[in-house]
Amino acid sequence: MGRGDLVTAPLDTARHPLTDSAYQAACRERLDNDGALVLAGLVPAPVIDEIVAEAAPRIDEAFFADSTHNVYLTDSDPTLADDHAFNRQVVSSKGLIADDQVPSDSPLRTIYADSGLRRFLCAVLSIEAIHAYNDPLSSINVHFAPRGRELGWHFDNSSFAVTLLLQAPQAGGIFEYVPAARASGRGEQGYETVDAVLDGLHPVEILTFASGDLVLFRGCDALHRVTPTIGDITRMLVVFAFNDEPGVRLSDSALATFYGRDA
Ligand SMILES: O=C(O)CCC(=O)C(=O)O
Ligand SMILES: [Fe+2]
Repeated sequence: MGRGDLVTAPLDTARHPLTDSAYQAACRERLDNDGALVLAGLVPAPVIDEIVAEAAPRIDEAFFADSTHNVYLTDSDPTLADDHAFNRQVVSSKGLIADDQVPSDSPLRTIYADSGLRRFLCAVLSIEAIHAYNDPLSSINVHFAPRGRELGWHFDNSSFAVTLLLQAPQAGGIFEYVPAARASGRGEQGYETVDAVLDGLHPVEILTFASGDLVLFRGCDALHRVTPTIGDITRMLVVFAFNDEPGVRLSDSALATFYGRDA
């Protein structure tokens, strides 16, 4: 094989032995202790470069919602005051392209389908199986935050999220979070904590990661946001969405909210 034939594998399994049970156990402990797990450099730079080259021009096709929402990503509750934690509005102004805008030969599809990565996720999250969304938009999304764009404080709908930073901005674009701000499993919505965070009175933690790092995050109970991008370089990040049950699809109204269209 000549030099030109060398193809970089999309996952650096020498650095991160995803199917090794001792490695899985160590990562699981890190995730349980910190609420987040960063696999530094899991996707090698040449693969990131290829994904960025493919994805960057698609910002022209991205959907920018430029809307406000509550931290629970639901409609307001008219029986509660406008300034109740449930109804307080924050701004999200980043854009995204949906799964059906990701090319079929993209390395992102190879990563999403990788059986070793899926086994790793099952092991660290203590789930039996992992499934794609059963709608054409939700599984792989690429987010774009050019200058001044941000993602407001929120809790995720899914129990966990997997992200891959493609391109860090010059400044800003910082991921801030408050672990265990609510306990959704016990029906506790964390209103006091939400108020304190939105008022700037609660300490927040910062998760630092670089392009090529895979991040696993319990975003369902951790309140989190990404601060506005500063400078000319657009923050670009992939969200890989999975479910632990088959057949899950977002409702047409949720699809319309997140993607500006339904399936
Ligand atoms: O952009 C990020 O780092 C986080 C994205 C996120 O929280 C989300 O898509 O729900
Ligand atoms: Fe999130």
